[in-house]
Amino acid sequence: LADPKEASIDLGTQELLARAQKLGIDTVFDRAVSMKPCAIGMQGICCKNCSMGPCRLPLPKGGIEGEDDRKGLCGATANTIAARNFIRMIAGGASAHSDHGRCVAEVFLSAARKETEAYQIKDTEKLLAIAPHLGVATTVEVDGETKDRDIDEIALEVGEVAMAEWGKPSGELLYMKRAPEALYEKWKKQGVLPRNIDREIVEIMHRTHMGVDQDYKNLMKQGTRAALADGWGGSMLATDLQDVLFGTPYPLQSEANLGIMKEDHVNIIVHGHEPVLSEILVAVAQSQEMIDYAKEKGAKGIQLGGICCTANELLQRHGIPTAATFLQQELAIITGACDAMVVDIQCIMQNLANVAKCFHTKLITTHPIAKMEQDNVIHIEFDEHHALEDAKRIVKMSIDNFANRGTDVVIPPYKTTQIAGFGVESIQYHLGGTFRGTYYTLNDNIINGRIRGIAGVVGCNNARTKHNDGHVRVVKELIKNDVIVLTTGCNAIACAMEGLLTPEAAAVHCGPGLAEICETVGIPPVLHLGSCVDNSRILLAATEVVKAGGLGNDICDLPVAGSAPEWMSEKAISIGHYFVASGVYTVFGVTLPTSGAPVFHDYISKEMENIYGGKWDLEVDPVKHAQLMIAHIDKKRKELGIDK
Ligand code: NFS
Repeated sequence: LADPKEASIDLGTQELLARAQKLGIDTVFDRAVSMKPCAIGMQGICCKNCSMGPCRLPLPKGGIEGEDDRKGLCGATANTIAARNFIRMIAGGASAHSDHGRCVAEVFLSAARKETEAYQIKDTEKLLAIAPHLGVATTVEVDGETKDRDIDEIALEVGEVAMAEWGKPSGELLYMKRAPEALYEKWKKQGVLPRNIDREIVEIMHRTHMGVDQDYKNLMKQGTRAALADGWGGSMLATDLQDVLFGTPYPLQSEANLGIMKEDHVNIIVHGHEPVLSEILVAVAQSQEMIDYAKEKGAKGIQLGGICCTANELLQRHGIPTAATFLQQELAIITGACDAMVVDIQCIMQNLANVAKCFHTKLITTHPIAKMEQDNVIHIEFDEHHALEDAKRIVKMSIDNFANRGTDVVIPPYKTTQIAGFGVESIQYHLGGTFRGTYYTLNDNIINGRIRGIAGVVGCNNARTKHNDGHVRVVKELIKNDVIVLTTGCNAIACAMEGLLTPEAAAVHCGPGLAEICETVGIPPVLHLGSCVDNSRILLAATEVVKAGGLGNDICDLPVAGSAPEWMSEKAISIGHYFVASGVYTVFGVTLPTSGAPVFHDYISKEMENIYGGKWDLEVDPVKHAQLMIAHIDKKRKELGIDK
């Protein structure tokens, strides 16, 4: 069994893990102790792409002397195998983000066509802001006069053009031109501009099939194309279309950690990534009809809480509190107070069903592509055409289940305040000049050294490393050194749980320069930009910094760095690679599946910088990890001549 104190830095997590162990319920923390990972797989050098294998190419003890003559049955080298595996991870990650984006685009289109009552075009300002990037006109000429075009017409065309980005037969992704011009030209020269989102992912599957691409550099070229199709394509479209449908986030206050659950309330936990259903769930759960119904059933009200990126989406737009990070999902049920857990797609552990069996919790799957085999799981398939009915059914079922709760409820009493809801627009508002309406003031503060640089710290939890420890220590080291942090995903949740997402955190944790800025402007030193598809907001924020001037003309010129201290999912590899290919030095914690192929590892962690200006790195120790990022930031400051 796992030692609770070694498993997590979070007290509530430690207490619930101990409770699970006492009850004889296994969790991911215990399974991480009893199941050891495969060393060869971890190093990225196991090829199972045909049935002559799996071919395993372990590094000889003591390293390789002379020529590396390891090869699989077909002759595939360690480099080929590691590169194939790596870009298949990119394909997995890019497809997850992008398929999520596609679902949003479908709902968007049906809202634009007015086929559904549950969804409307909410944020017309954002619609008008993205339309030109999709080549959609916002004005028309009538009798020689320029007039505003009808909003419904614009929405419909935006929806149609956006949908086509997944499968258009020719051309290139339209959003690529949103990048700084120098970066766009670089991609063009390298021949990595994505043609359409689906094609780049399919081509990875083809190229990595037995007997196709056998040159790790060429394989990575396709990996780059697909990763860019994710970051500047599927993810960015998901973010934009969600903003138009549900509203662009704006700073707001909320809370984080399992302590947000309430003993006397019906607790509904939403978990996954796609906000299309959960947006409606929020509206229904907050309706007087449902609150009255809950009271009728003996509860004081309804408490919603989120896990993973569904949490981030609902937090950013509605202030719904965050219940848990990825690794705490089983624990939310182990409180005994979770009346329903509603899941959609991605990062959902199948063991939730086994844990739910030990409690009264209704586990409800809602997405046609994500079901569970266990027979205690209820599937209520969500459809945008009867979204309201689906949501009502789910909320009612949760309320009815309140009465079935056991008496043994343990909600750890820990929660923190968080300020979330940042985005490209609000950073501009808070740190830009209202007069110039750009990132001018932010750049000014970077140039004068109050802000040393910008870090994007993102990504998952990983049960192979202490829960939240890497996240919190990397971020604290950065802000201590005056590096402002933009966060998303489970890093944002970890930071929120540590109290880092408050303006008050500045005085406690920041260096003097950053503390001064945060105190003057009233912002936290760590800005929550949303879910993992919202990493696209980080790309666009970096682009705004370039545009505001004074710091070079490309993202790779900026004093910025990226990090995923506790990554685990394929999505993280896709994100890491689109950061790298956009010019960002990106450090991962835990492990990288490249160590068994040193030549390939050198290619992505050294040579790649000469091509895209960004490169990969691995550092397990959180403080050293942050120091590597700071060293890179200082290098860039020196190159810019602002290293006073
Ligand atoms: Ni990102 Fe968000 Fe968390 Fe990792 Fe999973 S929730 S999409 S993949 S675990 S950060």
